[in-house]
Amino acid sequence: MTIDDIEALFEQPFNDLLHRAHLAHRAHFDPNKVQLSTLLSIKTGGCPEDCGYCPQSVHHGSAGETLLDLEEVVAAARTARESGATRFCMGAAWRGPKTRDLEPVLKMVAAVHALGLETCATLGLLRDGQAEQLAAAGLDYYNHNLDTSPEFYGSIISTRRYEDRLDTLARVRAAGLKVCCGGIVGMGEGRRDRAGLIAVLSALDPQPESVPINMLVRVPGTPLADGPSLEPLEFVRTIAVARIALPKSVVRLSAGREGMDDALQALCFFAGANSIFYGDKLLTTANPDARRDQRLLEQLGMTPAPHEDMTAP
Ligand code: SAM
Ligand code: DTB
Ligand code: SF4
Repeated sequence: MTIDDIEALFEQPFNDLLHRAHLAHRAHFDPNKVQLSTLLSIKTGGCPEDCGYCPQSVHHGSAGETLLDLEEVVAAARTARESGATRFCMGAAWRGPKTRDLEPVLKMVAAVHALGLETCATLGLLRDGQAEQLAAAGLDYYNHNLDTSPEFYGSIISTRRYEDRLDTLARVRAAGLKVCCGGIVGMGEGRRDRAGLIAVLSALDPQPESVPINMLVRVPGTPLADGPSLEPLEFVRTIAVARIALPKSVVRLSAGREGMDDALQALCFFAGANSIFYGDKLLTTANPDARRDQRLLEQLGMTPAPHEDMTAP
């Protein structure tokens, strides 16, 4: 689909767009299933990159903590599994892992894999051989977001290029890992930029297995803290367009749910979202607690399922 095709989807009347997205959703997925991923920040803060949205950048005053111990990570993964998560995603505030950083992370990946959880990591840009090492340790998914359109990107991040991100995504794919790649909306971008992000995602071949759509979490002290907020219905449109353009991807209703009521989240599920971050924390900011999410899913008649069991009956 071209960017113009994708922008035209955004322009449709809301009910037409949602109807089309929901049909696309049902063609490929059981609409009553939802995949649950739990996040853990294994290395928080002090990141040298200058991503304007991120509370973990040194440019916005964040101090760095040390890497968590293996035992702490395994304990958190066990708790996530007991609460019903099927995937455990480990995030690090790095530009990318140095050689000495990767060794302990490989041990974490192997230990979480041994618990029977799907494993995901988001460690920044990868260099030669690192994706292969992660795959050999038992990593299933690598998360690396494009964040926004190529055109808007430069007004949010100056320390790494769009092409650097595409290069890491290619390395991840070449190593046989599954790709988790999406972006953030509500950063002051226009509709054309939201369409541009989805156009690049949909042109990845193969398309990413997982597509997180984050609503910007406005963290005080970050450059984007005080910008205008995105209309909630425009967020629903973004989910719907992602569903149509990425029909076989699991689309995750990601950061920003803490600020959304049940009705808005239900509309996102109808529009084609079929995954959430599950657990009371994202990386550094709040997420709805597990009990609230369990109640919401129960009210909607949605049941948790692992990624491979989500396909249409
Ligand atoms: N440092 C690594 C990187 O950037 O690739 C991995 C961790 S980074 C925090 C992972 C993703 O979190 C970013 O790509 C961004 O899409 C998302 N993110 C960070 N801060 C956010 C915020 N305030 N609101 C929404 N999403 C955010
Ligand atoms: C993604 O797309 N969103 C997650 C995960 N991938 C790593 C991170 C959201 C972070 C929100 C801000 C925070 O908690 O620090
Ligand atoms: Fe660093 Fe990732 Fe935050 Fe950018 S998004 S500042 S790379 S932790």
